[in-house]
Amino acid sequence: SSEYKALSPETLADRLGGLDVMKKTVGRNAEGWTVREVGDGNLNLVFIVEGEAGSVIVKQALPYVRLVGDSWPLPLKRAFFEYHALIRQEARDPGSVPEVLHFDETQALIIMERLQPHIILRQQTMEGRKVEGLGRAMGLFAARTAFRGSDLSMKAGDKKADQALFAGNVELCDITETLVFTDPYYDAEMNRHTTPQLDGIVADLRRDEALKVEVQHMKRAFTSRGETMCHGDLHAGSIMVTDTESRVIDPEFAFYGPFGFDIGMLIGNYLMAYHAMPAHISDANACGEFQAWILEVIEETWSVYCAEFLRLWRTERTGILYPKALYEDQGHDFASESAAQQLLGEIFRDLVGFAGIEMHRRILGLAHVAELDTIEDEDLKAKCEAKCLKLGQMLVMNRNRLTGMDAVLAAARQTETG
Ligand code: SR1
Ligand code: MG
Repeated sequence: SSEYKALSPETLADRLGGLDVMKKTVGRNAEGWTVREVGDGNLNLVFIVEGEAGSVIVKQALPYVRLVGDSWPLPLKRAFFEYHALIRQEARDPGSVPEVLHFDETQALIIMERLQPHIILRQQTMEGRKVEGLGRAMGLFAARTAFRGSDLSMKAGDKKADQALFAGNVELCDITETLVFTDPYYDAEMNRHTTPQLDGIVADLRRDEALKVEVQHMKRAFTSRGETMCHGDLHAGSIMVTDTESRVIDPEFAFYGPFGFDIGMLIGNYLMAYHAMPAHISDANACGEFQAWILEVIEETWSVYCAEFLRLWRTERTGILYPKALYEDQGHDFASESAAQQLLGEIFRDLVGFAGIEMHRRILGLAHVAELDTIEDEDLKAKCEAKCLKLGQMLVMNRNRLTGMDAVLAAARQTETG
């Protein structure tokens, strides 16, 4: 039937067995397929389907928020935005995302390449396992998607049309506007701050008017500065890794927003992992060494981002912004180099603010992170969370003063050692 119906492990083979793409990639004998529902995210169904020819991922949106239940309806059209974001990300940073094999808008489902033996980045780091090349891969992904999805690169009409298309992702943006930028800073109904030892710190933070003003400035940037197509939810659960490879998944929150949004959310997640690490690696030396690696990843992500953004600026700048003609008639392109540096400075200040806010909402809001939530020792959990809240506040308040990523990392080290 053409009406939407949620799949189940029992019905999937019957419903998708006739698709050519499934016959080819999984196998013709649908009755022999193994189907497992493995979704551990907050919103969707995710199935691994295995057969004699291979395996795929089938991701299907539910008409509500999985984390909360059907009391919170959420439109199926998010699968449409995820599909459109995936194909754009593939074009802008080839090989960075799973290959899309099939999209069915009515059923809100995407059949895609199964990344194997990849696991979620959080899981990898919580086990104390590094990922070679993580900083480089994510710096390239963030820079290429930012640059190539913007007025620096796209034709003005294409960019405006694309921006109009993604403007329809209203409900997912509303989740971010509410859960990230608003709820954590007051006693909102959906908040889930679960560590009583933090009550005093949380009350102080919510009384901090200057902080809330800054957060509202960042929220305004999120809602009104449509600079590029952002992934929209780039955290350590949206990256799948092996020991040597990193791929990005789950761009259903895609929207046109500030250049610094994705990389800022990502760095906020790395900083939370940094402060949570003593709970996951008991040996102090091994823990310190792993924490140092996380900071190196942050440093590399940002330096690769800057280098790649500059390379694209010099070689691919064809959009309406900072046109070469404006600078080249002076016989050199120095002016545009300084414009690029100024823009990277602005991106840096934004990313620092977004990182700090992400660190707050993952403790005070509805959606938490496993690095902190799985800590069983309540006192240790409170200690790690308090560090994240403190660093988050420092970043939001000082984003215009910090001189560079080194200063962010120095602040993290200082917060960690007290
Ligand atoms: C109700 S959705 C909660 C969170 O899950 C997603 O991964 C986003 O981060 C969102 O804020
Ligand atoms: Mg997700």
